[in-house]
Amino acid sequence: MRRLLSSLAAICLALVAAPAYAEEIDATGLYNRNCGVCHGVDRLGKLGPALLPQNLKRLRKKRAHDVIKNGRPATQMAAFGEELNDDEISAIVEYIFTPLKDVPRWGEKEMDATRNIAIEVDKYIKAPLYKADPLNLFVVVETGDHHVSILNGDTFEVIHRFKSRFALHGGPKFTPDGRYVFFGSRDGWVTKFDLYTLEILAEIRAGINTRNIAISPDGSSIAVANYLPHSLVILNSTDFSVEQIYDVKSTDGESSRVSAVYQAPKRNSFIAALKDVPEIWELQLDKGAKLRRIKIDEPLDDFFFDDGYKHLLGSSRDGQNAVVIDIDAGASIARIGLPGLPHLGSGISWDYKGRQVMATPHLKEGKVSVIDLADWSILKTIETKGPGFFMRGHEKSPYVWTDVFFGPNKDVLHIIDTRTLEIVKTIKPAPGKTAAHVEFDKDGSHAIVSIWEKDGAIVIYDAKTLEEVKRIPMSKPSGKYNVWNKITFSRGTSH
Ligand code: DHE
Repeated sequence: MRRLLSSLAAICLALVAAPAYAEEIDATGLYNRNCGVCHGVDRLGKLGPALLPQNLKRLRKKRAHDVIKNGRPATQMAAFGEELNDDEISAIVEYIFTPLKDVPRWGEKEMDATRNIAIEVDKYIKAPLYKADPLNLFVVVETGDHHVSILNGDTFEVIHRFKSRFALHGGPKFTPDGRYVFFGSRDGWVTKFDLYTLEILAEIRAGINTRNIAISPDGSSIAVANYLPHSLVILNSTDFSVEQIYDVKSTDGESSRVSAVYQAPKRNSFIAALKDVPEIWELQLDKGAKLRRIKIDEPLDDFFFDDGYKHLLGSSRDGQNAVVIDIDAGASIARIGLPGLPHLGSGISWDYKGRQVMATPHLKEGKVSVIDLADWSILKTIETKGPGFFMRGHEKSPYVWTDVFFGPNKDVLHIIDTRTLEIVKTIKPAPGKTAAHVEFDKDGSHAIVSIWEKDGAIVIYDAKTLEEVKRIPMSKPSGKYNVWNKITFSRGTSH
């Protein structure tokens, strides 16, 4: 009997001491329940990125554990420390670092199989089928319930609302005449929408995990930047036929994700930021999308272009500096100490006392940096009530608006006078609720702010008096884009 008891005790002890997740924790089930909705049960990415060893190669397991437990600032990644214990998190980490048996190919054949084209009624329609200035429409992306609203920018009434693909990300891109708009979703779908007929015209899945899209300066092609596979895809913007697929590799053959792609209108090119290798790619459209590689010292992934598209400013990996690249020379010419992770993609520019300046919020510090574009010096650091994500201005308004996206003051926005570089007003549109992302109307007379909540709203302000004019309920309106400001490349907005 004593022998039996001691054997039982030994078994119990062994069970307690054994690495719990190895035998008892159903990692797949845990992953599917907790992570699958955002990252896909196949781990190929949806709202969140694909979770495969190839995608995670710059992430240590310890850091992955920390991210699952505590979330990741400045992203949609939530903290799971309350729902999952350390062993369960470790089991999920092991699971996502295990290679898939087969990573699906995503080539022309796979893309073609997803393509959906509407009957070409748009050809016969020459004017909008509604009464509103088509160039003063706002396209509002509502990520709360994955819809897009089309807003009349004169009357501030919603004239149409339609279901979008899951998790649109980045700014929609417009043809030069403002008629067609293109959206990219995090799981690779590209959608073409006609702003005259208010119909979806075409869709294609151009990647498994996509970052953003860009339109060529003449509107004839769309570039798609992918994390998975490591590709840059060029689509014909009329029928979404696949024109080219670049397998993204450095000159040394090292494969890389593409962080983002932008159009550079004054260069007639696409410029892409590579995430894993120190190169920037320029596709020269005059030369049939010929690839030009710009070798740099470290990968840069968040860009600001100066007005002439001669220089780009990218943030360095350490989040402490910005690097200035002379695009023609293909060389870095300056390094600006900008601690606190500047969000250069949100940078805007204006004229200040005869100089051209750009301003950028920071994702990790409560400040806006104002940089002199002539010599890349920091002209002023404006203290804010917390780290910000977006910034906006307009040629016809003396004010630029910036949000405080993170921390206890996430419900306020600052309004900065471009003539004095001082904050002139701080507004709180909905106490306790995140207020973010501003866009002006065509003539700069109104600024629209988002309340980033599921039961959120857009709030329209008179851009002179800075008083509220109207509020329209919306479902987490993540971004709004004015057709005119986009197609004229207003210096106060993103491109
Ligand atoms: Fe974005 C634009 C990258 C997280 C909302 N975001 C962009 C662009 C890039 C980028 C490169 C410019 C593309 C363009 O417009 O063509 N975003 C990143 C990230 O690397 C980051 C930090 C991490 C990630 O998860 O990808 C990130 N972004 C977010 C969010 O968590 C936000 C707040 C919510 C969401 O919807 O995912 C978010 N990003 C946006 C928005 C824009 C954007 C609304 C377009 C801004 C504009 O006005 O043009």
